[in-house]
Amino acid sequence: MFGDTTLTLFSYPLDYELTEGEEYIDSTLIGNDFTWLYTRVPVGYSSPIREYEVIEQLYLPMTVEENKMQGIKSQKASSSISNDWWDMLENKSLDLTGNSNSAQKIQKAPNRWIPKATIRVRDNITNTYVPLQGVEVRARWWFNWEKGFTDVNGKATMSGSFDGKLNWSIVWDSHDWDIRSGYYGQAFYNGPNGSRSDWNLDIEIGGKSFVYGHIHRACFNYWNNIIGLKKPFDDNFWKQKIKIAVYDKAGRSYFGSFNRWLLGSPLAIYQLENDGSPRSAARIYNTTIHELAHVSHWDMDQSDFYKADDRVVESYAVGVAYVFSAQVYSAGQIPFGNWQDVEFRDLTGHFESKYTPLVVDLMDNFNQRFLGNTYPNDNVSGYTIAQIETAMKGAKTLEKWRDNLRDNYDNPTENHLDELFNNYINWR
Ligand SMILES: [Ca+2]
Ligand SMILES: [Ca+2]
Ligand SMILES: [Ca+2]
Repeated sequence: MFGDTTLTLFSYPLDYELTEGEEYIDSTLIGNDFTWLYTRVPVGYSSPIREYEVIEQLYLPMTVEENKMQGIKSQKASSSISNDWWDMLENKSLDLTGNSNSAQKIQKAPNRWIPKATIRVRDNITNTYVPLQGVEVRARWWFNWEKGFTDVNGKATMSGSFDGKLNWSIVWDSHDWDIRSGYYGQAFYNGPNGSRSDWNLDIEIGGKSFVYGHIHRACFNYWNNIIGLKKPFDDNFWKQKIKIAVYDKAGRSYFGSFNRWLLGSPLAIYQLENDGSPRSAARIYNTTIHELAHVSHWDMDQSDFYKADDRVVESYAVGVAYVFSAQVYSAGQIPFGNWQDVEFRDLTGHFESKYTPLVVDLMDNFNQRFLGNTYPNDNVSGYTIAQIETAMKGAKTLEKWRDNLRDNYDNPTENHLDELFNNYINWR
């Protein structure tokens, strides 16, 4: 069903008035591991799945653009029906189905308008509002809707016009990734109801939407290749996407098993720190990139990924998260950004013998041995993150990764690769 790109799916009933925010709980589904989806289909639609229910037969006069009105007008002229009559007909059908009240009557307005929305999320580390690009925004009135995707300024223009008021919403879903509230539920933001104006949303820290916004930003930047890496995952054949579960509690984010790929969420992000405070924008961004780097590594070679040395797997994700974070944060703002401060004893302690500065060292030109003999000796510099990614293909061990770097690239510091890798091969 998700493969049918003509369907616009909603995770709540279309005649249900939601309050603003991200919560819709169907009490009949508590304890179940699935959710209902709602949409409108034309007469004669052939469903790709058998498990569906027709809730209501509807007559819907479709809204059309002004410049497409000519054909409609001539049809109407031939049957002598004015625009007013169409509106009256729609209002009457709402009456007949018991769905009419003064607040929900179709408004007869002579001037159609094309709604626009601007979506930004607070960054509590840089103290700015960040425009979100690539967000799907929907404007809906009753069973008619239009949508648009935000541009680099966070602005979305709806695909068609409306006669009067409408309900705004965001669905945190895209071609390549899908953000979820918990393990199964679609993440969404329900905006103003009955709005007659453009929508400007600034998402503040403290709720799930803040987490959704920063996860979206991380996904958008990774899939749009801002630092020259391959996409984490790209499946045009099965049209699967990476599902990212957001939990509104404390916990350790992870990239887990793909065994339940089709239903579940292999990637989990937690909203809170262990002390119960909200995770910062930079933490959510950095963590999401770190987990997506695992997805990308898995996607490169699934068998190699599961057999690879933990130090390869985690050092790579650390490096990718560092480079992406450095695009949007200053050095001091990057979470766990002080990799040059890490001593050997920290590697076996706090960093669990697997999170290392190796990838950062391959790129930087700071030798932390300068700080003392308890620090790694790093005389390598100038490798790009894209070279490091490519060299990881076929490398399940640190030694093979090192050899691929030396064999595949010319780098003036490559004679120091043994020395650098030995810091991390031999410390334990
Ligand atoms: Ca270096
Ligand atoms: Ca270094
Ligand atoms: Ca070489």
